Amino acid sequence: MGLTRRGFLSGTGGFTAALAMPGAIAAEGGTPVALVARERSHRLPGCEAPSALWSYGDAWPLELRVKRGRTFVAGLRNELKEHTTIHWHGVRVPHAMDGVPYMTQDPVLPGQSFRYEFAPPDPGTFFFHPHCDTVTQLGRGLAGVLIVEDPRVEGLFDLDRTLVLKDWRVRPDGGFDAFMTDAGAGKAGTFGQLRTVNGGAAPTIEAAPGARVRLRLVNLDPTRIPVLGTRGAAVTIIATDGNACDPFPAADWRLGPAMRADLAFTIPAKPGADVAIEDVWGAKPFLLARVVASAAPVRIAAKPPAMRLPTADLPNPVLRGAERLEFSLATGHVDPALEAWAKESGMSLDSLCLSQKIFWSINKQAWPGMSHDKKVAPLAELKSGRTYVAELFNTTPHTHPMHLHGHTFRVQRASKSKLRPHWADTVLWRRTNAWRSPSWPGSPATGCSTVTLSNTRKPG
Ligand SMILES: [Cu+2]
Repeated sequence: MGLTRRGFLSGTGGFTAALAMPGAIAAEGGTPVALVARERSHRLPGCEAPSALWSYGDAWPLELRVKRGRTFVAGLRNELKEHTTIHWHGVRVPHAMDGVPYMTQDPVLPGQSFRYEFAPPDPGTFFFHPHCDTVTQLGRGLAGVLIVEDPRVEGLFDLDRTLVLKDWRVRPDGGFDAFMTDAGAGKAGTFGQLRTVNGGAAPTIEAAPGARVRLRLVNLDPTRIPVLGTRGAAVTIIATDGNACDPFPAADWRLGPAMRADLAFTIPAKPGADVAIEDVWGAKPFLLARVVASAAPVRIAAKPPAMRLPTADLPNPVLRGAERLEFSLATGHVDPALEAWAKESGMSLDSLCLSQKIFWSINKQAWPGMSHDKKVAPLAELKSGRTYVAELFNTTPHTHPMHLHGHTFRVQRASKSKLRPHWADTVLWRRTNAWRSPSWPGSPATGCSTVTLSNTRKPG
């Protein structure tokens, strides 16, 4: 499907909600937003020279704001030297818009365009990223935030900001290091050397005393799992992976790769009051953002509305009689056939959307290279509209995220930790404490999270 440049119209400047991220693009009324994937230089904090980022637009991070249920059109143009696609993470899009190369669409080749068009059914905080050579493309920054606005909550918050968390595999000279090492990929991941929030140092955001603040945390890092800590106000989580929930304290929430958490709090009504959001996982807390009360007059609200979002409009799973599924995660191996083929052909499989190595398997099955000509049998076939209960066993010493495309599921409980039931599209497959247990799966020594799945993909 081709798109001409004339068909593109960037929405820059059309956005009027002044309290959102500066530079956010409003994508309204079916007017296509141009997403031109190419190299752009951007100076990361502490680097002597700009880095060659890959991005969809001049701003990093790029934020698109769309309205729930309204048709949204994005014209992707690939000006990279390799294949790409866009996956709309967490959005219940029709299958053909899901962006998985060889499965839902052909990869978008260099010089080609692809038109993504869908009406996002759920409000919330989402993001989009390539589903080709993802480690490199995302590693270089190719991703964007998609905010699906809910007209019902207009005016509920005085300030609505997005915080994109991402580490970079960057050297002080601005050059990138290999985005994935075998040692990292087979274990807890390949960590970046530079941590950023919105591509820079942790921001200090000014707000009026007494202001009601919404912060949308997006973990764009494929590896790091921050544990939230808060200071200076009662900070609650009002949405998990974009889906509204009963507010609960944000402290100790683990924000795994690709996960989102919407935070809400009221700034104390005292000029200079200071609220901090931190990652308290390490020995020393890492600041993610500070919100400081300005010298502006105290906001006067006779009876401020409760900072909660309308209940998520998702089909509730029906547990009675639901079929039970088991998925067991194990470390994998390199497929010798694929390795031999790659060696013979002298090609980089990564650049063709075909990952070369196998580091993980589910139910002892791996998908070598996620190749289109090597499709494996499905692990399970789920019928539309039915509830399934999936138990996820992790036989490895590493916590690993699991994401389901195009669906929202309910996380029920975990065997090794206290877990609050919540809606999600990404869940952490907790590592075990005694992972060498020979009796997996199902051994009590094996970490396990229970997830209810119900088919929530909107037909399209
Ligand atoms: Cu994703």
